[in-house]
Amino acid sequence: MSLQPIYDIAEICARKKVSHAVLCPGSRCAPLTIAFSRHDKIKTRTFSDERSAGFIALGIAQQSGNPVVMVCTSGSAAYNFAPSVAEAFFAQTPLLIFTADRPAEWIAQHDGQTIHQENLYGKHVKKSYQLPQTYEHTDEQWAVNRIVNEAINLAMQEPKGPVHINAPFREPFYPDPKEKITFSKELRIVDEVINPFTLTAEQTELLKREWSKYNKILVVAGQHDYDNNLLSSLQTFTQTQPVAVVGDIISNINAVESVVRHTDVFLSHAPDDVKKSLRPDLLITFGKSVISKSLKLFLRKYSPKAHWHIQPAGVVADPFQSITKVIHAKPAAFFDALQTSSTSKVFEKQKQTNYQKLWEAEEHRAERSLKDFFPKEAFGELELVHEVVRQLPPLCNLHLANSMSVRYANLVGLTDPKKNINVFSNRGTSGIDGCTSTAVGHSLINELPNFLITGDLAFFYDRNAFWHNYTLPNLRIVLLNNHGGIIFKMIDGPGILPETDEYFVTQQHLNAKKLCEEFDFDHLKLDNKRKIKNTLKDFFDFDGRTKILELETGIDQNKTIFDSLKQKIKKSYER
Ligand SMILES: Cc1ncc(C[n+]2csc(CCOP(=O)(O)OP(=O)(O)O)c2C)c(N)n1
Repeated sequence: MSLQPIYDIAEICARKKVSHAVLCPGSRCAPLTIAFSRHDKIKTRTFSDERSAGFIALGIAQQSGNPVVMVCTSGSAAYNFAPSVAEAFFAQTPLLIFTADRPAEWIAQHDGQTIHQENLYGKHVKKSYQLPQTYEHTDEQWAVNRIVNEAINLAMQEPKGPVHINAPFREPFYPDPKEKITFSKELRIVDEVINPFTLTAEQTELLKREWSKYNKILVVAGQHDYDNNLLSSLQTFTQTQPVAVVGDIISNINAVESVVRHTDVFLSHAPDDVKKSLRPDLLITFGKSVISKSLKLFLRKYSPKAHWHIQPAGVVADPFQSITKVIHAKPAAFFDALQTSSTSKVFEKQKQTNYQKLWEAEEHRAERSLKDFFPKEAFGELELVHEVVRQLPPLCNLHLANSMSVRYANLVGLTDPKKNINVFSNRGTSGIDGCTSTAVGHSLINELPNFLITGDLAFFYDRNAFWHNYTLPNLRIVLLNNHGGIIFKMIDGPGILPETDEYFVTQQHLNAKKLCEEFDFDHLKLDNKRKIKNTLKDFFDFDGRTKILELETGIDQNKTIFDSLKQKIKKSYER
């Protein structure tokens, strides 16, 4: 049986701008492995651990903006893609997942390496396709072509996401070593004309009219890709409209000068009367989740009268339980359209400005509290993150692992709007399982400096991120090794239970020294505060080496520092 329709999958991908494939070893997937690896327009890389491979593909897809092919063999290999597939689904990252399978007759027949693979990823893919298992009939050939075209288009439709293609193969599936594999020239490609997601003049007029009824207008950005168009429209919007704009570190709107970055600092301790005064009439949101729990709780409790969510397409989430209008447009298009919608009444405009100033005042309070909090005598994780974030070079990628790393970084915030730092974090499912692999995926396909800040459980969990044959000269990792999950001491709930240390914090005793030896990385150990200047100098020196800067500390020490920052913020409201 000719495998030509399967080989041509690589050609369809290449013509539809899919240029990276992550391949995992196995036999059943041989036709796909051969197709992709022999195609000169597709860059293939191989990884043995499918869980890590999936996150590497996720990182490549985020970095390139196009779907990335993932290929694995049948059986549990396919299940090991699942964590990255779920993350991609909620992070809205396009992936094209091929799982090789036995023909249908052989499922559950005690044949090796076989599981139920149809719809394997359930609701965590936009769609799951089943390829035909023979390709003799022209209808079968047409079906393979149609499915692959459709799957790539679907992955790129808003909201983007992963699409699964299960591919059953009957033996023999290895070509003769002398067989020359070619790709068909005459192939059907299905292009899509993508909606620009802008607003019509009529829609804009209606929104402007409605907008002018509100005096307290708050914009909140959730996690969002770094987007130059959005940044320039938001910058102009904030200069023409007296509106407060709030953004976490992962919303990537740090370049907007007036953005309120520190809600996590002040909303957790602001007294009720301050919070009441910050309550919006009209809340406008875009993007995905916010990190700050305080912001989430504040918006749920101090509900706006109206809440507009801007999202190009698809069903929207309602995390603050208040949505009253969904605007299907690109956020940049919305802010461009609303730039001129100022109320003509001077008195009303003054009210809007007063409300914006309240947010500005709280932001300044947070900045002041943080400013004189450092440097501290008792050195810990928070201060190191503060120092590293301040010293990041312009035009770099910052990857934040789940748990305290992303929270610390959000607390200290990116403060220089001119540095163009692109922030990534696996906040789709907030797993600790693929943070390093995702950062590795990014590092593999760009030459920018990539910095990852991570805790020790996340780091050691995902050590197979390094288990491959590719070098990572542009990757720098800050490892906050407190020998366990410190977050369980920080959050309300498990903090003081008898089970906390053993079953929540889960102390572990590794450090990164041996791992650095194994993978030939530089290990920079920060064991003394006096060494910080020189250690960071070495860390930020891009000399072609992968470097891990490790700070080993105790949990209690970091908790004390964290608590004292909270106290300081609380006190700032007592004066
Ligand atoms: C795959 C997965 N398993 C479990 C969790 C639950 N979890 C959240 S944070 C955390 C501890 C992380 O510890 P570490 O990476 O050392 O960071 P720290 O808390 O010390 O900042 C765990 C186990 C998770 N988020 N993802």
